[in-house]
Amino acid sequence: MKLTIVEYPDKRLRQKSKKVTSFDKKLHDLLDAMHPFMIETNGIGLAAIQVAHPIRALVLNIPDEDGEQLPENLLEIINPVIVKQEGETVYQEGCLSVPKFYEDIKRSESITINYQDRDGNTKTLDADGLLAIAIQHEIDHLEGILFIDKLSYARRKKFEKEYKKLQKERKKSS
Ligand code: Y12
Ligand code: CO
Repeated sequence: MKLTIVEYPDKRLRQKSKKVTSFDKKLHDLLDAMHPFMIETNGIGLAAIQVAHPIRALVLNIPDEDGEQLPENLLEIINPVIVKQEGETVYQEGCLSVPKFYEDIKRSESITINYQDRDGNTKTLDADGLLAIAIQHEIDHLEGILFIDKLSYARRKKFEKEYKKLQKERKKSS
């Protein structure tokens, strides 16, 4: 399956993704394509809506201490719900759908989610550190929320100006 990234300001990123109800080959084929796509594009998290599939599914692969993204560390999360969140942390986030832009974002430090795996089995996951940040970032995508929405008014204005400039430069060189 060929996937392409949907980039801001594409309106598709603002859709609320639909709950997954069929844990079938179509879902498995999409998940199987999302993981290599995320690795090839240097991502550590990817929501299905970022590759134009508005369903509540996401993949994550947090690099280990050597910076490697091992296949056994792949997490597939379907229909996640945050059931507990504690503390506060700030991390400089980036997003494959908002290329070349990184900003400090405040999120919960630790979370507990309920979710389903690719076969529809119900699971619970306690997460902290980078995993907790990445899960919150990806769950926001399912609601049509981007990390840039969390910037202050002044920072957002600056971003819009810089991003427009960047897009013009990319258009010129393509
Ligand atoms: C912490 C913060 C945010 C997340 C969400 C997942 N974000 C990503 O996976 C971002 C990936 C990304 C990769 C890029 O590509 C390269 O660095 C080569 C990138 O760079 C460009 O756009 C040029 C930007 C973002 C998880 C954890
Ligand atoms: Co993102």
